[in-house]
Amino acid sequence: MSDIFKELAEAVTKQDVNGAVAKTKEALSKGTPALDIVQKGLSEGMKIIGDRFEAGEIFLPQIMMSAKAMNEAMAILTPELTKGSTNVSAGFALAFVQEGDIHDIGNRLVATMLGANGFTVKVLGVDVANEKVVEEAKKAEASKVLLVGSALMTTSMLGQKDLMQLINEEGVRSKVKCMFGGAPVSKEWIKEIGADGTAENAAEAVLVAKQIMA
Ligand code: HCB
Repeated sequence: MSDIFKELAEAVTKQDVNGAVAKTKEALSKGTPALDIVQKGLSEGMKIIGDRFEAGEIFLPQIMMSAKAMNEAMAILTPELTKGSTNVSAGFALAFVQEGDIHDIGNRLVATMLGANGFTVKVLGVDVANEKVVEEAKKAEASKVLLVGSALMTTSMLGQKDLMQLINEEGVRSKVKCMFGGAPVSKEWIKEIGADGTAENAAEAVLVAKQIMA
């Protein structure tokens, strides 16, 4: 990891909100692409924080402060990520975090990147019931709707399977394409539940979204 990415990750792991903001500004001023700052720097810090939490080395208040550091840096980066957005419409997308789950940093980032790449994105937020997703997909005027669902916990991930079932039962399967992601989501899971795709990060999500909506 190059020095600036290491420093960005460190600012997140040390819950250094001001440092994350300062390092983000510094990286931008040096011409570092905004997406690299997120993916190679800040997100790496969040992964380390997750591992430390799992190992019992840190507790929830620390994760919350790390998330704050990441969010404040993201506020600076979002306009950069959307600079030069294409006007060519790539389709309509509904972004949401699965019911019972409030982890929204990754979903917001994916939604931002899709928006920057021509998708019209309606953000439904966190803890979204499957019924709400299906209702929104039904009422969308677009002929095809991309569902961009995130689940960060193994428990909430199970809701994606129920969502696929509801989509089939409600007769909207032909109208929707389903791209689900989040740390526990794997290609095997996507195949098992009959969804259309997944992605490990926001840049890959744009490619997958374009592929499955083509
Ligand atoms: Co939270 N948490 N957390 N957490 N949390 C995780 C997710 C654990 C893995 C940590 C651990 O134990 N190792 C764990 C889940 C374990 C499990 O089920 N397997 C966990 C837990 C247990 C909990 C609580 C239950 C803790 C408690 O209360 N005891 C609680 C749950 C609350 C709830 O949701 N009901 C909780 C709370 C929190 C917060 C509030 C403190 C905070 C969230 C703040 C927020 O999002 N507004 C938080 C955080 C920050 C994390 C970790 C540390 C980081 C998540 C994150 O933001 N990553 C996370 C550890 C980890 O994930 N390894 C930990 C950075 C983003 C950029 O990455 O993976 O979300 P991402 O998104 C990527 C990628 O997945 C992909 O692209 C994104 C961008 O590159 N992607 C998609 C995402 N969605 C996609 C959709 C697509 O269609 C395509 C691609």
